[in-house]
Amino acid sequence: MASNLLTFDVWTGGNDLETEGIFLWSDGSPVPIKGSWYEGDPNNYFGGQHCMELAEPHTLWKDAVCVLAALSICEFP
Ligand SMILES: [Ca+2]
Repeated sequence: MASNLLTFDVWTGGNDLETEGIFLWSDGSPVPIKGSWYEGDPNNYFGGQHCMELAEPHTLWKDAVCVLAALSICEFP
């Protein structure tokens, strides 16, 4: 990954759009409940955070508002 990309939060594809508090990856598989969340996240701050990002320094997850413009990561075979 280019070093300049490290200054941005990154979408992981995980979300709880279907059921609040139950995060699924974009393929429908469950995100581990304990996982690697920042302390206090997911917190659905102001009731509008349903998408999961890898936030700086890119080692922990946060839930955030889905409409934020950010880079994305994906898995491929
Ligand atoms: Ca949050």
